[in-house]
Amino acid sequence: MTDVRDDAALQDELVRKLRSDAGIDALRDNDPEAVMLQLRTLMQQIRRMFLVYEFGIKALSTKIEILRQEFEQGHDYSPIEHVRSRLKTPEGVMRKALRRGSALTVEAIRNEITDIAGIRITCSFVSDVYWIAEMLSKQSDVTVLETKDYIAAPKANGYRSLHLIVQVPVFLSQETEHVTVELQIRTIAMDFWASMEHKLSYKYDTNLPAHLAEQISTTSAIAAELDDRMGKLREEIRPRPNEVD
Ligand code: 0O2
Repeated sequence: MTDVRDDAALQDELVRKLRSDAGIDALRDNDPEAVMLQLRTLMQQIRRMFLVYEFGIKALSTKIEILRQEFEQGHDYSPIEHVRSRLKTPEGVMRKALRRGSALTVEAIRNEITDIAGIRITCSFVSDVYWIAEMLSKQSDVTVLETKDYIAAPKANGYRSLHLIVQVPVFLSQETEHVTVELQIRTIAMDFWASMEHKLSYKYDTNLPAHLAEQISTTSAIAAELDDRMGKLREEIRPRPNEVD
């Protein structure tokens, strides 16, 4: 989501809030050494936070890769077409924290922003989306914090996808960190639509003219129809159990 404030105003607000939330404003006489120390500590905490999120992505990506390889070994197709991951940029995280009214501290950000680390899995069929979600959710070290099923209940603009906010443990030398990752699982048709919608709507931010919004929503129904037909074809073509050698 784009912020309506201009960049200069946003930066001013970020700096002001960072100074106060990092305790810099509270330092006596703005002692330069104390300010530097406080800033250094904050930078170290932020760098460590992003590193731990990167580890979280690695831990979950390995689980996904294991499922994919195991499935491929026993079947003649892969339920997973692509897997992409991304870390939000520090600026993106700060902007979101500001928008949400969260404190600009590592602790508040970790608690309140759940999509700093994201993995998007693109599947062949809708049933594969739910299969993968189930296989990951039932692993004993994966905790599902939240599920948003935009396939069963698409967003008003037509967006469809299954989102899971999960936590995975990352074992470090001194402690175990439970890292939150946003998983988006969707079919190729859903992914194609989301990617096009993002490109088409970007220019308008939140003010998409009604006639365009309606057409975009119609294209989502076409993508859903395609998924439905492909699913039915798959059911028909898939060999019956007694036909498998
Ligand atoms: P990016 O670049 O993918 O990170 P919020 O995150 O506050 O906007 P919420 O309710 O926390 O909203 O999360 P939501 O809506 O469940 O999921 C947010 C993410 O889902 C978005 O992340 C997009 O990736 C995707 N998404 C949600 N709605 C749409 C939509 O209408 N169109 C498209 N193309 N993608 C959508 P970011 O952070 O916006 O972007």
